[in-house]
Amino acid sequence: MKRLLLVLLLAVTAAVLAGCAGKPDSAGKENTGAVVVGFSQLGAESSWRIANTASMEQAARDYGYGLMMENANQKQEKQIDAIRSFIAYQVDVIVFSPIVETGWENVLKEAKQAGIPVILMDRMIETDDESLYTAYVGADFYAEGRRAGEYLKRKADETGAEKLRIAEISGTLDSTPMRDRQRGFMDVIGEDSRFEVIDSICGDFLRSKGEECMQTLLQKYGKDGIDVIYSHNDSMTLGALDILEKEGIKPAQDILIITVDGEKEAVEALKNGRINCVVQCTPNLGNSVMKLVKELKEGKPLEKIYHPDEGMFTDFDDPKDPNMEGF
Ligand code: GZL
Repeated sequence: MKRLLLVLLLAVTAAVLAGCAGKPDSAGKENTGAVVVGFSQLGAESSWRIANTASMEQAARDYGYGLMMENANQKQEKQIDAIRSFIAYQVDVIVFSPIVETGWENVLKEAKQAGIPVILMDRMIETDDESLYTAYVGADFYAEGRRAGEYLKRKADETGAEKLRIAEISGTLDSTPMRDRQRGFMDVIGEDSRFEVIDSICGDFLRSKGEECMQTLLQKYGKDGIDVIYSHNDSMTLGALDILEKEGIKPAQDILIITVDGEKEAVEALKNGRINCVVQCTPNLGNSVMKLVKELKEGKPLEKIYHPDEGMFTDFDDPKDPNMEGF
């Protein structure tokens, strides 16, 4: 609680020092100063998450907004506590990345009763009452899953593969990226008789658990029992690669590797022939979020959903393409 007070005091001081409200800065962004954003970040589980936090902090600085950030360290109850504290401080806007889709309605009803708008960033909630949040800024995870499936179908076409046994290493159960990356992938490959999903094992988006999952899968199916790994994020994938290579298995050659996020280390692994496909998921959402905060403060109407443009890099692309780079 003392930390939150200190953060708020620093934020307000920064706002006062930032000069008068309404004075456009060099980038033309209105430096409103007094706006304070309460931000509940779900954790620091992956390079994606760390980049996402940095993006929010930078965007708040760019807009001259105070940012009260609480990191929940993968605990939903800590996110709920943080949101309640933002309500108590009467922040201007609450932004949070819900670790899972369910369990938010009570605290979001409290935010609504307090008249504080809520922006969902990165992950969605499951609710029948869409008035509980003003907007969602984040990826279309279903489209990401479809891209992964479309890559695999193209790979099977190009190699003439007749039977590919797929093991999925999934993200946090009941999180939006886990649910929709799985659904999109299955909707593309599920009816194709060349593909068989032999297992799905949860790695919680963590590199260490990606290693554990790969060890479990190898123990269960053997070195010759898996043809494809579909992993819901690069951190888990990079952990899995370490295990495969320790076992003398050549990733991307002996076993196809499909991953999501697009962090630098994964894109480099693609360029070096250790990964076959990297589906992009940008962590750089901060500017889009703060732009919506500004529009909210100006009384402008918002759309409900804001998806960033995303694509993918594969082993069909030119590794020397300067656009092939990670975050
Ligand atoms: C996706 C994000 C996921 C990333 C993981 O937007 O929620 O959580 O794919 C991160 O790296 O842990």
